[in-house]
Amino acid sequence: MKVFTVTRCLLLTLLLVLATTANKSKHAVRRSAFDAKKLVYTGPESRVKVNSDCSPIPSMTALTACAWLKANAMGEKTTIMSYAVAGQPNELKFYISATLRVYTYVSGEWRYDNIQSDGWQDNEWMHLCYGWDNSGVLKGYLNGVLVKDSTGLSDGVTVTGGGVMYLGQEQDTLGGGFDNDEALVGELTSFNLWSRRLSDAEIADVYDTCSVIDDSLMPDVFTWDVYHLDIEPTDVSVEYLDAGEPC
Ligand SMILES: [Ca+2]
Repeated sequence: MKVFTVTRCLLLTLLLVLATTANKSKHAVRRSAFDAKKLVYTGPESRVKVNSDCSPIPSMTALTACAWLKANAMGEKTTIMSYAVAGQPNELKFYISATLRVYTYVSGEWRYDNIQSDGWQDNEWMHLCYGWDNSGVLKGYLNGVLVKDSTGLSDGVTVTGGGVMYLGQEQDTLGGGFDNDEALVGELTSFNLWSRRLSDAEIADVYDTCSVIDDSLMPDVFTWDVYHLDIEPTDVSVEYLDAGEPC
């Protein structure tokens, strides 16, 4: 099984590189068969896990996480991503709430920000990012615009690698402890994760082009690819993006 998994990862990565090399056009890359897909969460019983063989999560002293999201029936917690390690289920966490807040966790410490934006509507695509580095800087972005700029979060910390990452579900224990009230109901695409904090201008570029745009911005930890996800399709399906989605 291990050999099969590694082979699958290598094959998919090779195909992705070939597709990317074949056409350097921004939109052709973004619209390749490998990433022009979204996850549609119709209910809370979904299990979408980042495959740790294809995309192992390294130890990190900085990071940027971005995703396109279309939520509905937003509860107090609508989880975008949770990353747990042994002894710390909240090693990384990123979720939004019905009160228009964005919450970010790094190694158990957390911040939230009230985002009162006219652009924040149920059932409309929005682009969310947060960037952190262990000087304590935390920045949050909505639709490419800086909306949160703070300091003192998890100063000097190294995020532990080798853990378990879920998209659209929040873990209370390593790989488990899911709560239906904290799941995403809606749609998610272009989740990407870098092991550095992107600049404001780079975040704006990622937003403007809907995704990664060139090699210098290529996410090194997780590049959106549904084939690198382990999906239990109880309440979730993989669908092609419609024309004009997510932007
Ligand atoms: Ca929970």
